[in-house]
Amino acid sequence: MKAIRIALLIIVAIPIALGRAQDEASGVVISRDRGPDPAAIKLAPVASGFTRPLYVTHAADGSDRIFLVEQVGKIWILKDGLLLEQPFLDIGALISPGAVTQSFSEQGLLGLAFHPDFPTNGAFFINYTDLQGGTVVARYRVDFDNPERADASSGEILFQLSQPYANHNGGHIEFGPDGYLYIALGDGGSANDPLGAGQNRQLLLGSLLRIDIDGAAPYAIPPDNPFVGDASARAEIWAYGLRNVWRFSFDRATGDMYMADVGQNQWEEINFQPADSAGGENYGWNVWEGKHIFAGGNAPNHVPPIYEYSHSFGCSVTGGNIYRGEAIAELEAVYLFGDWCSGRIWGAWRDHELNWHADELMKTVLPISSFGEDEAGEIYVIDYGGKIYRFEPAV
Ligand SMILES: [Ca+2]
Repeated sequence: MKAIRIALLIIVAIPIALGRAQDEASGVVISRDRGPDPAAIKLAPVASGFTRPLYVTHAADGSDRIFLVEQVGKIWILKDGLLLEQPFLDIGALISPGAVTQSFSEQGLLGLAFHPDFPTNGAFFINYTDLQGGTVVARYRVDFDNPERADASSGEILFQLSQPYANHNGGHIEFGPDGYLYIALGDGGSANDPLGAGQNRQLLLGSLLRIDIDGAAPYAIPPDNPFVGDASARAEIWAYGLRNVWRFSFDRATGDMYMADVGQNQWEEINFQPADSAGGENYGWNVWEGKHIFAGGNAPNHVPPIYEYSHSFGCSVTGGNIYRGEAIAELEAVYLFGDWCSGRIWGAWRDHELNWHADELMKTVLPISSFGEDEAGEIYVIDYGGKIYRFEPAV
């Protein structure tokens, strides 16, 4: 993180010319005069032929490799623009069969995150639904004799939770700048949150968890988690009031977190959590759907989304990343996200008073299953139909 900040300090002179302003303390660009110009960007195809791709990420190991997650249980490596012949990992035998047999499913291999010390310890983590449909987070290690393959026998389950319904499994996992692993769990599924999981802090469902995978086996609770010592809540919970987070991400320059929570029938939302948050945010579900009362009732400490859109513009939000790459100056400090149904892609940005805005950047015809970042901070769009695209300058 420190190295990134120093690199950004060097280029602060350029953002000022382009109408962006940097945070005084860190030198990082956080606000803009205006939204990004849609005519300045395009999506360029990167790779194709995947089966239900759901995510791309990188190992932060200096290899520039892109790791691509297929819902059907495989992880592939794109290296120097080429797809390696053998998958990095194949856990097809461990996942819910519906992820393969049904025309659409929210089960299967859903998340991948590399340990911050992956270059030295070779550890990475996956989130999948198992043969019974329950959520599993497991630790694997790379094959030390072949860095392009995982050791398939190294799997070690750290976390398991049965799921009452097949949908709303969340599934995204990511390490925060604090080195802890964050795990998104949906409200358990069906519709309308029948378990009341969003507001029930004694249930892990409907929450974002934060665990320390290095502190103990299988994991430790970070001592500063917001509900440590609170008998009315589970200590793993970092934030709650969530319906089905489908992708969250940390701004690699600031540590702020962006989280997309899929709505019920009317409102899709983007939530923002500043890097200095102490946790405990209540994102409202199912008392609220977006900024609108849903079931009603009491939602203490409700944090409304920074942006919402109605189902006139889509039906299921797909969260992305804030752009910190170098290829497209026009996108700096823009949070890119999209919609699974409408194929629309938006860019959210802050003005100099730190008010949020979002502009539609393009309307694709893609079922957008995810966004993802490579090691250089360039951002990819995942087409569930099998293709991977990358944002590039239009000219
Ligand atoms: Ca909410």
